[in-house]
Amino acid sequence: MSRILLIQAPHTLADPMAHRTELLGIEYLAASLRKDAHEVSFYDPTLAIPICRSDGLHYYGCSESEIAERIKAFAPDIVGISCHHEFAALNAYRVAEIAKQNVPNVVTIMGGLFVSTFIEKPLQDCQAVDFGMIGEADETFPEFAKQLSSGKTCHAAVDGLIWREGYTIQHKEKTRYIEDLDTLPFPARDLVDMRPYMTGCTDYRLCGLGFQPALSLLTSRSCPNRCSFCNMRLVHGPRWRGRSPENVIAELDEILNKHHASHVFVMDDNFTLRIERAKRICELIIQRGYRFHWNTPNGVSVKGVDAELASLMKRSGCVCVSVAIESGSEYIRTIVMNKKTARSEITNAIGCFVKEGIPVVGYVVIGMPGENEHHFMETVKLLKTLPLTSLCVSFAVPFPGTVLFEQLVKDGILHDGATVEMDDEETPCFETADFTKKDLLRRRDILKSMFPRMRVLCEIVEGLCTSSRPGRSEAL
Ligand code: B12
Ligand code: SF4
Repeated sequence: MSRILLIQAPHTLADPMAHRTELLGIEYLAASLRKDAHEVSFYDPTLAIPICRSDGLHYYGCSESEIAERIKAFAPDIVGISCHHEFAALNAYRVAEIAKQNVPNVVTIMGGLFVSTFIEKPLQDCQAVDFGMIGEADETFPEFAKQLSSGKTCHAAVDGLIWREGYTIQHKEKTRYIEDLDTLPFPARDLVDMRPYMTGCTDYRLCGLGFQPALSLLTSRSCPNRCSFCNMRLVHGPRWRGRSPENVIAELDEILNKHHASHVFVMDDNFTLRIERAKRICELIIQRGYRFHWNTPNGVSVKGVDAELASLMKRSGCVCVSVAIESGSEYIRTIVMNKKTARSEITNAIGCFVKEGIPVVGYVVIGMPGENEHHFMETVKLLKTLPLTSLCVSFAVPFPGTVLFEQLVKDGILHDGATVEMDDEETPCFETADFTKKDLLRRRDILKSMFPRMRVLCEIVEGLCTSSRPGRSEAL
């Protein structure tokens, strides 16, 4: 069996205090690899205190010598590097080079959203990267590791593998996604010190949500929708898959009782896709008498949300819900963004949550191609009618692999090989026919000014106080 070191690629962000949560992807991989008796270690250099560079950006990572020491100390057979973002790619390559320089015969493999988007690019860019892997790798990384340790290599048999053959780079299309998520072991949270993650969520601290130790939970993967700006399906495939409520509860037991979290971030892309399943999860939490708070930072789909679900969410400890409104303009939302939600569904869902006293954070995207002043004013008008606690305004980001990206290339606004060099949430990535970057910044400020910060804090803290299950985490 192999010694496998998993490393999160260092990265650079504008934000000096970026929101840190546990790295579920790496923890899932570690758990599956361990199940096959590999010796697994996990190293996250991004936990170091960020260093402000001369260009004003912040480097989340540690020195190369420290990375080299950690790699040498574990002496791995395989180094697996996780990289989700273009702006982390050069650092990921550097980790591969350091591994090669310090451990003879080590095999390096890269995975994550970046690899799933650009497929052969990491191997083209960097000789030190031996392999890449497309998509969710809970089953395929162990298959690959098994091949390596048995010495029998048939790369084409591993779904989603990218490899070198002589001077060419080959890859096997990703076709298989995990059918039954209940078969996966729970994330290997015991492998690392969880404390920096549990307390490292600055955004949520500011919103009053993360004063308690927080961990993350994924009850489902992927989403069947095809919003034009979203690329998450490149990792998790086209089909939504939900874990059984009982399996979710078994993991919650561990999160609350073994790891002593008292807040849980439900990180699903679409927690509410199957309303009855979401209700059942809440019912089981209530029945078991857990004491903790939870929220949905990624946003829930408004489709099908009803008073019963909102009530169950509240009673099971939900203290904040994020809702993807995206735009007040029907045209921008349903045609340009391809988001199949009606205005009535948005207002109904938000109404249900607010009636239960759950603070709602609205998500809005501005700066999509085709959006003009009229559409923007429709968003302003809609927001005026909504009882939101807070609003999160993002500029449209053309992530490669999205319809938005393709559209901008077609319109000549981006070139084919364009990448998102920086995602600082403060700077629009592109101008449109109707809005310059300055126009967009001004409109972002207009929207934000509609939800004063003090009110936001008061309402969220009030939500925490009225939540039915405050206090220490414990199953009764
Ligand atoms: C939780 C989360 C975070 C967390 C943790 C991030 C992390 N590195 O895990 C925090 C809050 C820190 C975060 C921050 C950011 N995030 Co984020 N995040 C997510 C989210 C919601 C879920 C990730 C997750 O846990 N997935 C579940 C696990 C099981 O999947 P996974 O992590 O992809 O891992 C699997 C595979 O990728 C693969 N894999 C992963 N690593 C490796 C390594 C090897 C060797 C192999 C073989 C395979 C492999 O196997 C894993 C198991 O199946 C995703 C949305 C999504 N659905 O993916 C967005 C997402 C990845 N984030 C996004 C963004 C934009 C950001 C930020 C840039 C936001 C910002 N402006 O600050 C920062 C960047 C910081 C950083 N470098 O991570 C975008 C990325 C878009 C893009 N680049 O194309 C996404 C897709 C959300 C979105 N639609 O906008 N994020
Ligand atoms: S609903 Fe959310 S997760 Fe699903 S495609 Fe749209 S943005 Fe992505």
